Amino acid sequence: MTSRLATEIAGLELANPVMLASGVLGLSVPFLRRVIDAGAGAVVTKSVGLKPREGYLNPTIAQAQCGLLNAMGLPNPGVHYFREELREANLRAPIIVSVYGFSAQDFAEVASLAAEADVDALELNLSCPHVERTGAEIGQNPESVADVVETVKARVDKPVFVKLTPNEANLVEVAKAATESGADALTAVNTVRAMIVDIETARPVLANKIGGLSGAAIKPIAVRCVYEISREVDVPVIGCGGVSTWQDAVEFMLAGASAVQIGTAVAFEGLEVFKSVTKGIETYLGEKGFKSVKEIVGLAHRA
Ligand code: RRO
Repeated sequence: MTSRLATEIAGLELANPVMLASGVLGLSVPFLRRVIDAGAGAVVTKSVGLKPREGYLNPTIAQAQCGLLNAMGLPNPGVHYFREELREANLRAPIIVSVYGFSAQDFAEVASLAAEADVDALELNLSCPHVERTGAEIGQNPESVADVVETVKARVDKPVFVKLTPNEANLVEVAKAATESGADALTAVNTVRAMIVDIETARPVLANKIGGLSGAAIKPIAVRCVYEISREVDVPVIGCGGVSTWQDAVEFMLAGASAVQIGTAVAFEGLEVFKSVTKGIETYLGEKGFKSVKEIVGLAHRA
């Protein structure tokens, strides 16, 4: 008997709809394997680029009320290193590689190098809130998004997800541009631009001053983004932003998410979160009489 939790996103078979979000446990295959062993239905890596990058000076992380503020600055060892790391990874759940670039060609180059490795899909980071000339600087413009997605799709034959920014008013326009250009799924959303000022030193806490807020503080924003996007596009939407309990996951799915990603809660609570969220969703489905998790996707749209 197939489990109620089994689902499918852009051709990827998932044992459950709860994924590791990008950025949390880096690019280490042993760590990604631990996350899968802990119950994740899929894992998304930290974003990789063409060349290694050190990222910003410390402090890069600060705790906010109900959330976490970060400005890591895209530290990563580069896609060539990562391809070696992935050699014979042989993970028993899908691995999705998050990629970034400074132009459409750059995105396509990184994506095609990553796609040659043993990976299942790519997630284009068109939403990093604070690194210049990449991320949201490209992802806020529907034409640039279309250009990146078309260029990547012409080079790779693996499913392409696009991670969207919540920081722009034209979210739905960008989502449509991505899907009309061939995106196979959308991840909504990256972090919310935010800042903390230390009142003793009268200075911003992060070295980069501005960072991205994640965790419970942004969940209602992310749920609204999923709701607005999922009623306008025909591809699966993956909810991301403040999921730490099964109730959060169910809420995202009712709003239109076909799956969810967990990031900050892994940092705060550890890997047990995957079991508690998946078990809770399963119990909810049973109690409400649903045979598959797919049945609850978008139910809130009836209202
Ligand atoms: O590395 C980061 O500082 C970072 C990235 Br790439 C991103 O997409 N979102 C975020 O909050 N931080």
